[in-house]
Amino acid sequence: MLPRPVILSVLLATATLAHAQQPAASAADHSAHHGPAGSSVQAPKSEGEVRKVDLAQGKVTLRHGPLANLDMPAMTMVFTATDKKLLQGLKEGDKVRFTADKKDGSYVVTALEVVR
Ligand SMILES: [Cu+2]
Repeated sequence: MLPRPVILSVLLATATLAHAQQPAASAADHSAHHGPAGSSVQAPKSEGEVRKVDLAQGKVTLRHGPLANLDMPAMTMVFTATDKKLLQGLKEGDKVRFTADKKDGSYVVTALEVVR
């Protein structure tokens, strides 16, 4: 028969372990959701070059490489920015990394950053 303090410390250690594992598990969930191996819901970043910016209309013409998530070959085309702020400061010739998606039948840019 174990003396009481030993049982208590074993219980405590078990509780602490279970507790410590929780953040690790949720971090793994998080990376599974957003990681590079992630689902098709999360669109990958694509490389492109700015050909034209229409800030008033929130549109940008991009020459882009193949977009696997949209099943699109490399081309130059117009995208609508989901947020006009994405286009602020952009100018012709800027190299960008962007995320393209299709919403309500039109192609949109949901994220965009200039590559320097
Ligand atoms: Cu295209």
